[in-house]
Amino acid sequence: MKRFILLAAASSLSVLAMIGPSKADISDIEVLFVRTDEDGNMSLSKAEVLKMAITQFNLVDENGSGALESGEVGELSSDGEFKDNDTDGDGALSIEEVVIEKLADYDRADTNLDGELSLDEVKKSYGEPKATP
Ligand SMILES: [Ca+2]
Ligand SMILES: [Ca+2]
Ligand SMILES: [Ca+2]
Ligand SMILES: [Ca+2]
Repeated sequence: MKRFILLAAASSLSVLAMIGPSKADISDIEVLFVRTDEDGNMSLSKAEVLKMAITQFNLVDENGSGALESGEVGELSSDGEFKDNDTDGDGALSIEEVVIEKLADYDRADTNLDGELSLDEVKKSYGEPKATP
């Protein structure tokens, strides 16, 4: 299952924490959600998600090449998600590849098909939180 990995890649949140539900903390998802929800209506529009994705992309693209190379994403470059998102297999993620992936993530996460992502939908897209013992 794909996740909003790049959305969080350049944030203060741990990159690794955002890769999988086993490592993700639900409160981190809430922080990310609020940051992305620019108009504060507790719902993420496609425009908000893409804007955040592009902002994060530019932050991660330190050398301004318009692509995220392995040196810029660190450990993520060896992650299956990175290779999966790298559709042309050149070892870097272009903005087009990121946007295509974001839109696919978005559609997958929008389970009630209303064109907006609620916090519940975002949480579910990361996987259900583990039951606390
Ligand atoms: Ca919103
Ligand atoms: Ca770059
Ligand atoms: Ca590529
Ligand atoms: Ca929805």
